[in-house]
Amino acid sequence: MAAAASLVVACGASGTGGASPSSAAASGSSPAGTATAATNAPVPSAVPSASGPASPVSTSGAGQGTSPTPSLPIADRVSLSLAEVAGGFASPLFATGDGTGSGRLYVVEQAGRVRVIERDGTVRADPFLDIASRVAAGGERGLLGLAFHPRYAENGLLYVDYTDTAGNTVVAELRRADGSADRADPASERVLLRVDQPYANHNGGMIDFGPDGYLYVGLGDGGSGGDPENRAQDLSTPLGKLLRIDVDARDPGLAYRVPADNPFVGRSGARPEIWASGVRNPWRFSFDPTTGDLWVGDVGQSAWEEVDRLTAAAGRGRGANLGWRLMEGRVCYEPAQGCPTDGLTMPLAVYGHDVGCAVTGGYVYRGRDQAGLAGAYLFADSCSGRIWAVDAAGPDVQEPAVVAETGRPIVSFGRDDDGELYVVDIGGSVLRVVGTAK
Ligand SMILES: [Ca+2]
Repeated sequence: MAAAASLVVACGASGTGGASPSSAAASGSSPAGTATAATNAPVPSAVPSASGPASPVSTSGAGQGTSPTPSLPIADRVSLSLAEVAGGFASPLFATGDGTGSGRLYVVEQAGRVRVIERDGTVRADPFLDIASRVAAGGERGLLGLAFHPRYAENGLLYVDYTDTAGNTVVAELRRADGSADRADPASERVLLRVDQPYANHNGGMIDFGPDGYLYVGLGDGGSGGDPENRAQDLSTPLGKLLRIDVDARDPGLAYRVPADNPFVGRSGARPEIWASGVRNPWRFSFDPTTGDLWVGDVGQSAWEEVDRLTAAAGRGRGANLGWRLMEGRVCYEPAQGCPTDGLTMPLAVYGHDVGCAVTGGYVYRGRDQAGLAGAYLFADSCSGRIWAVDAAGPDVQEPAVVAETGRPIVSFGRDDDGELYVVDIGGSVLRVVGTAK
């Protein structure tokens, strides 16, 4: 049972002009039921143009009214449960290994600290990183993402995504402290990107290295509700996009290099860092280490949450338009009817706000300990705590299978160096995902 729900991922209930009470519960003080009710209410007031949550008029031929594919058999053969690894964290938002085989899990705390769980489950008393003085935390703001360089063991470089004290997004490089694997040096910060945020919500926050060695950055549409300035479809702004940058080199005037094969390099009026467009708030995304596919959980506005699979075989989303704000999930949003769908990448899976409020993208399980989960992509809803699975190798349109009802405010999944998966409960716990054969 959730001890405290502090929703950081925007739901459609987000009001205009900043963190609304329903999405600004980062203090961890509001009871789960309150947050859930507030954010899961059927479209309160801040949705100017949605057709409403109960009118899924499909325009894609793969609408919610149909049954696209049979449910994943995993739900019939595996019972998924969670086992607490460690608790007592302050609004944890993410967990990850460092890629060195250290067995450590690094836990991101919203206020601007990174704590370490050692292999034996003990939590180090001193934080690995503390940049709280640079971070504005609360609601959907804070230290939101962490990624270790693929060659971290050798170069000691790591990357963070946070909201600075002016309310803007910063992606920065930091360095492990000299002579210590237990601490990153805050003074080593090298800012790569600073992106103005017009509203307090939809900051994105996920960063991770792809199998190509480039850093992918998720940025929300800038916030408010309904993407009022239509930024996600505007290639001149990084908002509402997935970016792809090379942190190992620098172009003139930049703190990074733009990979030459980014899709909009050389296009007039387009930001060359853009990898894919049309996302609302890609709060969590991940790469499948086996296939290289990019999986995105894109938080919806008022009715539909979605999961997108951008396959390596089809370019891993290179130049893809994921549809927002033309569409929310598989349904027209703006315009509410007859939206143009040509060239849009449709979600692999959706669920409605009748069973949740904000999707938390997860991972494809490729570890060893939970054989029953092999090849399943797990994701969750941050209000209901429900966890679903889809088949990572399955069709392009799938009906997600419910594999657990946790009741926890799951704000993230995490993956360790062995490929084992974790759930991050913003109430303070990191829990291991366990799949037991039925
Ligand atoms: Ca979409």
